Amino acid sequence: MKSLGILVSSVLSAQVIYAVSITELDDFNAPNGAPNPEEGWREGNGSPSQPSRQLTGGLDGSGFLTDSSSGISPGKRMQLWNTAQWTGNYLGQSISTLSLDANNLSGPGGQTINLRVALNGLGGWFVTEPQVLLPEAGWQSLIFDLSLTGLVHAGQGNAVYDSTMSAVTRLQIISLEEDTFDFGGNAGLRGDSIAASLGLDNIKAGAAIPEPSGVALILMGCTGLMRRRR
Ligand SMILES: [Ca+2]
Ligand SMILES: [Ca+2]
Repeated sequence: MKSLGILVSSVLSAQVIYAVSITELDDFNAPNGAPNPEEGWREGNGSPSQPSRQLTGGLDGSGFLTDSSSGISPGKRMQLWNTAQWTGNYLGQSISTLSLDANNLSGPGGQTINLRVALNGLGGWFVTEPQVLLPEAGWQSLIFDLSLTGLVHAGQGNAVYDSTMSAVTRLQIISLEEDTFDFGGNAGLRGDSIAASLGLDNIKAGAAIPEPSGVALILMGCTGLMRRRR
């Protein structure tokens, strides 16, 4: 019976798989002293500059997540990741965008952050284009396109978009200026080695970005119809 119990419990624990949801929102607003205020965002164990939660100072004054990089090993790269609530089936949940509030907190004369979102899975690493965060620019609300056209295969895996997006094993936020992709063990897709400080808040899953060209075409069609009726 004891071995059966061990078998049952191991099967049950194996079934505990994180499933990302279209309603996922990381707002870092947990009260002081609450468990996991960083909401599972972390970096390599060797880094002395792990992401940490600030109780106030977000875009709406609420709590937010901050991460720094030194440009000097260890902890030299701007990158952090999540292997918990952001893993799972993005295609099944129709998640095509990731929005977030970001702030380059590096101060006057600080380094520019080229923020990207990267996802890993059986297809390997897929990554967005960078969005530029200048120091002293304050909070900015950004949307990253996670659709087939918004991501490029950075390396590893079978290079098939659906293979990664149907079973994401890691969501990573990095600063990476050039399209030169470098991988390192547990570091995954490496971020740039820069001295910078980043603030993040309201990391949110979303549906596809509406296509303005499509709306414009519909409006043009309506105008044409009205003209014909005159
Ligand atoms: Ca917040
Ligand atoms: Ca760090």
